[in-house]
Amino acid sequence: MLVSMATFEHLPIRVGGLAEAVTSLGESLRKYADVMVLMPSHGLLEKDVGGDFAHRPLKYCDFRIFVGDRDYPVTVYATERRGVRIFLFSNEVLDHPNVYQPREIFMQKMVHFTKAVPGLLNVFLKKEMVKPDIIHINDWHCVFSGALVKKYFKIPFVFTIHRLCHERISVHDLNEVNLSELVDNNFLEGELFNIEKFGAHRCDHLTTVSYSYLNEQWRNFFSTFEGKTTYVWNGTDHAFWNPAELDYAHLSRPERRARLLQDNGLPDGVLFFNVGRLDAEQKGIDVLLNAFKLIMQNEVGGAGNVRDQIRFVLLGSGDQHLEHEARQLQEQYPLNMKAIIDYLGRETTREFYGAADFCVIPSNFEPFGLVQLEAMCMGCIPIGTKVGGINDTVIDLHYNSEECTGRLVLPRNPAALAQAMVEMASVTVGAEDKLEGMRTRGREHVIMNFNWDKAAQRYLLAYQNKATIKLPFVSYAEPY
Ligand code: NHF
Repeated sequence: MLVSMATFEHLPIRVGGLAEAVTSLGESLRKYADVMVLMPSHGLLEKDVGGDFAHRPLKYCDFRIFVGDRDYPVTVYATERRGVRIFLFSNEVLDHPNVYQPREIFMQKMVHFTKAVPGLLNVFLKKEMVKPDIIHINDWHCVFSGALVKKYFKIPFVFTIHRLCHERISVHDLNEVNLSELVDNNFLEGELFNIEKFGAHRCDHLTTVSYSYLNEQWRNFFSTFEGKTTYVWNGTDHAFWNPAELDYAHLSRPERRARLLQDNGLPDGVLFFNVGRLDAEQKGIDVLLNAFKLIMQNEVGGAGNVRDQIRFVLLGSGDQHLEHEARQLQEQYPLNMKAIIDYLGRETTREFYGAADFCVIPSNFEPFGLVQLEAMCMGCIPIGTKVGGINDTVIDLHYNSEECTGRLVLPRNPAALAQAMVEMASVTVGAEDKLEGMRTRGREHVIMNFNWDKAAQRYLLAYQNKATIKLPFVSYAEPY
């Protein structure tokens, strides 16, 4: 089987979890199929990608595409990464180094990519005399290319929604770039055309990345496509997210924690850690900052007993207001909080997971989420919200005290989050054994249930149209 995956992110181009997911899936599919990845170059050809690819990207072909009243050259470069063939599309638009910004260029990139994918397949068929069996479209940016490939090459397409964006484009804009053949009146909302609905309708199989997200978005979106819709969990790289790989693997967790805190100018204590994009809409970082304030201001039951022990390290960057607020909190509580407004790379992040007691993941919604899996792999207990992939992957202490791997609370609720943090900090002081059990189970749970080989096998079923399952859509489909 030859699987072609269309995506806007693939390592080393990474904006968010999409890159990790597509890259890992491609690698794991290799055991069962041939895989080719199609994506815009995003300026990668100018960068030193020595370590990332098996060889420097080499020119594969060139052709022209028509956009509006102009024609543009497109050159496709080919390389390989861990057995996966990577095709990078290059021209003045597709080379823009920012993946999604500015919006105007991004939309042009989407149009150029839409036309360049069938362009490459044309050449590919002639050169290699083989046709991909499936095109796997990742997120709405690639939907139109999937629709054209299906129409002109009769290749079925699987559409995976990593995060619903409700993206719309005007009919006028589609006509302007001569893509009016894609306009389908069924998906018009006024003058605007709903790209995800169109993709979900046209695809042969629709997937998203967790059972809970499918439930949460069922009425709103997925129910219309019942019968060809399912979920496939992502996995994580547990060989990398492994405590044995830590710089200070020979030290105990409390020793590592004391050391890391000292390096960051904080005394030892109970360490809560958060890593990722500082964003309020999805990641709920404002909720976390408010929860921390409530604890520090003694406004949570039991906080008085643990307040002085609380240490909170925030690692990430993003929204400027949140960055500012985090810095202010650090000034206000210099013995309790450290804000590292930066991206420190995977290896350093691993040291934080390997030292922290708890990882707080306050997302308002999270289609899958990788942080809770990485944390569990590293023995760092997740305290997360009961949404999407966090809900699917973390077993809550209050739900099953024998099998629990973390603590779950309702989203958008600083008081509930603060209460859970205080509760877990209190356990740290009295019942370390209980926490040790959670740490060990967490890693085992991830290795067994959320690995990329399982994901690859399930996608293969989707590619062969065998993965549809009737889901018992339960009551929490109501928004919280
Ligand atoms: O993990 C990869 C990622 C998810 O929850 C994440 C998201 C975007 O929002 O599937 O895609």
